[in-house]
Amino acid sequence: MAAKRFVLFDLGGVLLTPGPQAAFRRLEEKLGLPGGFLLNVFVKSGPDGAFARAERGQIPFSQFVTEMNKECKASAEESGVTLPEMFTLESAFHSLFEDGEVNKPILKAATTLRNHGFKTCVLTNNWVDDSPFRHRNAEVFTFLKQHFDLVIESCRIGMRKPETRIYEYALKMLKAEPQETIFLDDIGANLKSARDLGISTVLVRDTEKALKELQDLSGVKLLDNEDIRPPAADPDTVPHGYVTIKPGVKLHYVEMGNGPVILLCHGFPESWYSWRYQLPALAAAGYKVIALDMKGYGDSSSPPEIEEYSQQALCQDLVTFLDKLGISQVTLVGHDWGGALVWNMALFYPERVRAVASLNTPFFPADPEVKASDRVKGNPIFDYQIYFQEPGVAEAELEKNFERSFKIFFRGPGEKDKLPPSISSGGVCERGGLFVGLPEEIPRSKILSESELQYYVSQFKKSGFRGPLNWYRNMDRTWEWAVKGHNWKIQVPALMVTAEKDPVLLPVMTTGMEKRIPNLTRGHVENCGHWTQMEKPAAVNEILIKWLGEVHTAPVPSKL
Ligand code: CPU
Repeated sequence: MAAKRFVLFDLGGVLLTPGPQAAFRRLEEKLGLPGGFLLNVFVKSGPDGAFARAERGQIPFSQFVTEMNKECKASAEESGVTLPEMFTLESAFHSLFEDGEVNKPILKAATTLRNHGFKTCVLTNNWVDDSPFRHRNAEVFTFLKQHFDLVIESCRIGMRKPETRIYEYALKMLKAEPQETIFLDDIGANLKSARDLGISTVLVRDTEKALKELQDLSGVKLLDNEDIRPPAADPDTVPHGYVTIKPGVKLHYVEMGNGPVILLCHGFPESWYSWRYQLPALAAAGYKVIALDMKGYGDSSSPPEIEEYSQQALCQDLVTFLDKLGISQVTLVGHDWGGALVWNMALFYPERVRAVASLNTPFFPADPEVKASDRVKGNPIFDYQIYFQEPGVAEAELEKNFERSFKIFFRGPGEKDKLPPSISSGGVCERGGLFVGLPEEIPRSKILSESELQYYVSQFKKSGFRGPLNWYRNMDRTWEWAVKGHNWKIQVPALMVTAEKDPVLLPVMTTGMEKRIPNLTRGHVENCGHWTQMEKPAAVNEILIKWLGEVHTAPVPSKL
C-alpha cells in the first residue's frame, strides 16, 4: 500500500457538527414535520434539481430557496403534511447552521497530520451564499483556509460530490495519486465514488472510531495527542509589506486579519517568523496583526551604524512606521529586545499605545545613579552582553556557521543538558566566545522543524548579525535618554508574561513591576524557556487573546 500523504475532509458532518442530515432531523422535529420530509424533497429534486444546481454554483442560495420553497409546498400537499404558516427554507437553513460547531478532535487531527508533512484539504458541497446570514459562511471559510492547505467548494468549480470528476479535480490540485489519499465523509455515496478511483475512505459517524481508522491509514498518532501546535503563518503565502521610514531605511512586516491593530516586535536573534503561531490565532480572534522584521533583521534594512539601534532611535522608527501607515494607536506586544522596546514606547509615546504586552522581558526602569553598562557588568547572567560590545567579534563567531548558531540558540529548557557543556550566558568573556567548548555537530531542538530552522538561516544570511548585535551596543546612550522617565509610571493597560525557565530573563526580575505599572495584568508560562512563542504557542495565544479581549472591549470610533 502506498504511503499516505494527502487527506480530504468533508465539511458538514465531519469538520462541523451536526452534519446536514442530523440538522435536518432536528429541524423537522422543531417544525413538527414527519421525519425525512426535508431530505426527501432534496433527494426527489434529483441531480438537476435546485439543490444540485446550487451546489454546482449555477444558482445562488436565494434563488435555490425560492425554487425549493415551492417544492416543499408541493411535496407537503402531495403527502398531506401541514407546513408551519411562516415556513421558508431560508430561516430553516439559518437555524440549521447557526448552532453548528467545529468538531475539535477532527480539526486537531488535521493539524497533527499537517505538522507531520501531510497536505490537508477540505472538500465540500457548498452554495454561493447571498443570504442575510452569509457572514457566518464567510467566517467558517476564512477559518478553514487558515487550517488547511486547500479548500475546495463545489459551487466554485461547477462540480459536486459524488461526481467522480470532483475527486479527480481535488487530486490534480493537490498533485496527489489516489493511492496516497484518504477521504473522510459522512455520506456513503460520496465515499463510494472516491473509493472507485482508488482513494482510501473513512465513513464518519462516530468521531472516535473515524479517528482510529484515520490513525491506522495515515500511520500518524492521532488519539491522545495532547501537545499539538496551532497553525503557523507561511512565509510564502502570508501578505508582506514595506514602509520606508527614512531614505534608504525600510521596515518589512507581514500582516493578517482585521480589527484593532496589534504590532508584534521580536527579539534577538529572531525574525517576524518568531510570531508565526500567533499571527493566525490573533487574526482569527478579531485583530489586524502586524509582525515586524525589526531594524537590522531579515527583509528590513540593516544600517551599519551603532546609533541607529539606540532605544530612542528605535522608538522613533516605530512612531514613523505607524505614521506612514496612518495608524494612530496600536497595541504593542514584544518579546526579549522587542519587549524592552515596547515598554519604552509605553513610557515615552503613551498616546500612540492602546495597550502594551511583554513576553519574558521585565520593565527595567533606568537608574539615574548607576549607568546601564555598570548595571549589566554587575550581573553575571548578562556577561554575554559584554562580549557582544566589540564590533566585529561576536559577528565573526555567530556568522561562521549560521545553521550551527541557530541550533545552539533555539533550544528548550529540558534539552540544554543533552548538549555538554551547555550554552551559558555567564562566563562568556572568560571562555573567549559564546559557543566556545561546544561540539561542531549540534542536534536540532524539537521546538522547531528543519524547514523552520532553515528559514531563520536564510533570513540572517541577508544582513548577518551586525544590526542585531548593535541593539546591545547603545547601553549608555539609551540610558541617558531613558533616565528622564526613571520615575514615570506606565499608565496604559499592560501585560507581563513570564516564562518559568528562561535562563536570562528570569521571572523573579519582574518583582515589583506593579509599583510602576498600576494596570498590570500577569501571565505565566510553565516549563517554558527563552523562545516563548515557538516553545509554548498555544499557551501564549490563550494568554494574549484573553488579555486583548479585556483591553479591547469598547472600541472608540473616531469623530474626525
Ligand atoms: C541567550 C544566551 C546568550 C546569548 C544570547 C541569548 N536576549 C539569547 C537571548 C538574548 C537578550 O539578551 N535580551 C535582552 C533584552 C533586553 C533586556 C536584556 C536582555
